[in-house]
Amino acid sequence: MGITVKADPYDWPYDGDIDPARTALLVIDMQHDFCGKGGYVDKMGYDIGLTARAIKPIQDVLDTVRRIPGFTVIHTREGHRPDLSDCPPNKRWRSRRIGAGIGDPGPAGRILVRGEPGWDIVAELKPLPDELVVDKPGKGSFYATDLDILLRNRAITHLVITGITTDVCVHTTMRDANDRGYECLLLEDCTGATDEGNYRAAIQMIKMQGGVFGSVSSSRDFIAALSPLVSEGGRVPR
Ligand code: C5J
Repeated sequence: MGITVKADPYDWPYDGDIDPARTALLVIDMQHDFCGKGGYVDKMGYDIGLTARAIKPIQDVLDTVRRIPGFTVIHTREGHRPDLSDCPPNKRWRSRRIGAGIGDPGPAGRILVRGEPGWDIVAELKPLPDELVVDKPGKGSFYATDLDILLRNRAITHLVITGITTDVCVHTTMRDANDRGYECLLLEDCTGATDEGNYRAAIQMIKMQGGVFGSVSSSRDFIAALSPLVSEGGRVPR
């Protein structure tokens, strides 16, 4: 019997066994700008509690996969060059309409600009030196990035998806990954949105049509399923 995770609408993965060498954990945009005080989401006036609540469950999942030999971890960061030459003007215009202009100064530095404090991944989820970090200018993690070649070079076929925000960058990434043939699992407590209704709807959309974009589980069920693979000796660098 292979290792599978209890998930909805089907136990994951569809092909009946998790192979750590062919699986990656994606941690999407866990940056101060999306879940910290004075960052982009906070400046827009949303409740950062709804996004920050994903931090602890992701920490638990990271703690598990970091002790599984061969498991790949990939972090993404949304952000733009300091001269904003890679920021579509309409994206900047819309952000300014809601009082959080991309590139404008804020309490956490220039909003969504690479190298600024707000753009950094939160301290609790800081990538380890051997983990991959992908910088992206858009919402999807594949658009204008090298994510696909990183995955293909490691023969990765299965993605466990976490991060924020559920209805924007997480959904765009999961839909695109699904079209590219990756078998995807979203961990629902490891994600959050700026609007609770959108969060719930985004989860529901994944589960429709027999799992149109993949399946959905929780950090607890994922960690329990993977426990036989965890090395007792502590962290295992890939
Ligand atoms: C947004 C993201 N919501 N990381 N970005 O603008 O979801």
